[in-house]
Amino acid sequence: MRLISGIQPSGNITLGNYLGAIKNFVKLQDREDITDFLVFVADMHAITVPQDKQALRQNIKSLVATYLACGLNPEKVHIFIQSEVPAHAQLGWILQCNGYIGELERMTQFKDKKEKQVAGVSVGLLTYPSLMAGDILLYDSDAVPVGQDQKQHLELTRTLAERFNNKYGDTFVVPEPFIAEAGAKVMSLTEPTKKMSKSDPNPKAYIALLDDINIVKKKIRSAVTDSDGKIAYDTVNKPGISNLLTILSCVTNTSIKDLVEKYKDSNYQQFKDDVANAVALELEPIQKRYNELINSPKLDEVLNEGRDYANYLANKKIAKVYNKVGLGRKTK
Ligand code: ATP
Ligand code: LTN
Repeated sequence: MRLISGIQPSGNITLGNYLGAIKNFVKLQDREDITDFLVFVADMHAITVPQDKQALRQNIKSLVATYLACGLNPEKVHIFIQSEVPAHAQLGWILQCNGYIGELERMTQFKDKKEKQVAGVSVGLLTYPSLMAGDILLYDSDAVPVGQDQKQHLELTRTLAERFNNKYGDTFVVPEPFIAEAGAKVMSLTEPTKKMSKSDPNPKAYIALLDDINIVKKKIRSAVTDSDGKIAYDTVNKPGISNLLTILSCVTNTSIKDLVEKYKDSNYQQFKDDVANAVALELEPIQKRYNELINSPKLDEVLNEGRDYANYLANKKIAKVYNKVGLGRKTK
């Protein structure tokens, strides 16, 4: 079974990205039924909204170091940068020509993000899901580990794959989403009914993996909760406490049920202290490894291997797709 996933280098990687995506990649890399695993930096996706050139370069490098620091093993996972594999853009274009404006306009992420674009909404922000479909279909990926918010994009990917297969004959594997039960949707610390997002203008809303540990603890201690005083899991009436329970459950590998039992007589302050300490314990070793890696030649070594492997697979596939569509001259 082949797996692929990517994250945009669009800012500080958050605890949401970690628990919803990266931590699962690390678990999955050891599964015997996974024969091939590709994880990339979705830099072409990042430019669907304005990016500062220098910050983008820095964020790309930082995301690669973060992948490794969180425990992705380059012996088991091919790590690469999307823009270093031109076939992503090539397939993205072909899929754009097979997608409908209406179905792209219905994407919730597009609807949310377009509201925030003061300088105009780029065409790329609308067509982004067809590029994402290209990322996945290019490698005949069987499954895609992502957080809950990407489910709709994966459904569109499946639709585009089936539409293409019907029109041109069997070409793409139709992929399955792989959404973890716990941590698939970590919420904002300041508005716990909203997703924790790295592009939130309020840094108190998210925990960045590289935040100073004292700041991490402070953010958790001041997370918005309710005044009911009871520790219970109820995402509708107690979104803040439920979110902290989810976070604690993920970082301690303990079920929410057991945590609710454990904290039934505690007050919010004791509970928040424990969440703060548990998150700190998870992040400290990651930060240490990150600092060792960020300026090491290891990053280029890993990225060169990943780039070559991904290009090898992707170029074979794009040649087949060109032949199916009738582009250019026939190749063998
Ligand atoms: P942006 O705010 O720039 O849109 P983001 O923080 O939503 O970014 P992405 O790069 O879009 O992050 O997502 C990378 C991966 O992390 C995806 O698999 C996504 O589902 C997952 N993810 C993002 N935010 C969360 C969250 N709050 N909880 C769980 N998973 C998340
Ligand atoms: N759309 C994703 C990032 C992403 C991705 C992908 C994830 C781009 N291409 C392919 C999985 C597979 C996001 O914004 N979170």
